[in-house]
Amino acid sequence: MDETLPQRLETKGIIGSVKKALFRIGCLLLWSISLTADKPNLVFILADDLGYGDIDSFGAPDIETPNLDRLAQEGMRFTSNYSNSAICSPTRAAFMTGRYFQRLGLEWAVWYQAPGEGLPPTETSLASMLKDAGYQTALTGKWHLGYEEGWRPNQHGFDRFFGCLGGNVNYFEYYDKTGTHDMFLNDEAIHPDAYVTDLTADYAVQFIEEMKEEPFFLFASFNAPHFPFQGPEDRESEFSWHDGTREKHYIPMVESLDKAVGRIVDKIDALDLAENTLIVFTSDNGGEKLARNAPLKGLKGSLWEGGIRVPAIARWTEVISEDTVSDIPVQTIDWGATLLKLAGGSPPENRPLDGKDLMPILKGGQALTMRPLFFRRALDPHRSKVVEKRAVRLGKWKYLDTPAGEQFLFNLETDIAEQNNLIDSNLELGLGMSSMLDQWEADIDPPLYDQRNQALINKAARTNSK
Ligand SMILES: [Ca+2]
Repeated sequence: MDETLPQRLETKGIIGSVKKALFRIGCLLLWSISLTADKPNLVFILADDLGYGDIDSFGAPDIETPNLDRLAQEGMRFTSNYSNSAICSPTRAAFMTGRYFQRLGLEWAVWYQAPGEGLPPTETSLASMLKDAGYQTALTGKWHLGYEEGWRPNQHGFDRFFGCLGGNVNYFEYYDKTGTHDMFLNDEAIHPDAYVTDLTADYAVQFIEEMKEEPFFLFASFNAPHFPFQGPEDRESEFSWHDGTREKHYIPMVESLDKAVGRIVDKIDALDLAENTLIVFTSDNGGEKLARNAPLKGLKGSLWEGGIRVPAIARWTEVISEDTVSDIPVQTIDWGATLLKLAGGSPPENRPLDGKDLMPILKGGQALTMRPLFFRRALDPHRSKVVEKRAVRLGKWKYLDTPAGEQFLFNLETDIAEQNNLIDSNLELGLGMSSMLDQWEADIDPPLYDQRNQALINKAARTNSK
């Protein structure tokens, strides 16, 4: 008996297996669609060492930041936003894990080309968690969480990486303070020919353009205005790692950062993605010597407000009301937690988040349950001048102490500049906050990974080889 082709295939069980295969593909497609449906795009823009009062909408009288101000006008400003650390790498580790960075034993800025320092391969980064939740991921700009194989951005969940691995780079010639070339496209050393801030925006814009159909996570991690103080017109100027003036160098750096942020926001708007994209802008620590941290006391590196309170702006046109302000104290780890929650992702079971989801605030100024925010500056294996300090912010109060027995208590609501130490008249409150810090330290110590020991071994090896 003649069989039609379909019958023959049916007889041989081929159609059955094709149907099963199609069914499986269909399920896979549905699963992948449900994984990505309605997920917002997530754009986290980090400035490096930008001070609290360094942009117009946070009070800068001498810097023009129309793009950041527009972002603030279209979204929410956070006036009590804290970087988890007063220096670079630890804040980045906090963002990438949604956890206190002290748990990783990384309490200093990763040293040049140092192995064994940064975000250990044993940790699951935010980028990896977002990737698992169906996101395309890219880092443009500064990493500063490890040089070693296994510790780099592409190995921590970023599909794409353009930028530098270390903490500082010449803005035109792309070498770090040790003279080592530090500019990469994924694993490949590259030698482009433009100002680093502009390049960082170029790659961000290109990524968004390519990702317009998929949920994406873009971490745009600008080097500016971290030293060397080179503005976009300083290619031919005499080069120095640390010298410069606010007027000649620093202000052009911040203004070009503002333009770069504007290009990213404009691309999102031009592709009609604004309603489905959360954009967060903040800084990794307080401003350095050329910055304006006013009205706060202290600079980068200290646990005075000027070292850790930094601007933050969030825009999501569909969700956040325009031109709103929140003074609720929040930290970098909360932004990591918020992004992960929005993506529907979750951390490994043995790495619960310390950060809190900020959506209740973003959706309508709702307060979170009052909670303490903890800070600690520990001894640095690479820098001998660091003084240990710890601090906690609880509501309007801030308590700070040192191993030498100094104690400070400030009411930040009436004394944002930390001028009046109220510890003597509020000893009981101070003791209570001190014991909160003790309990926190008992929880975070010892670290999961002993980077400090590794750093000291490396340092001894470097000294011996000299
Ligand atoms: Ca920094």
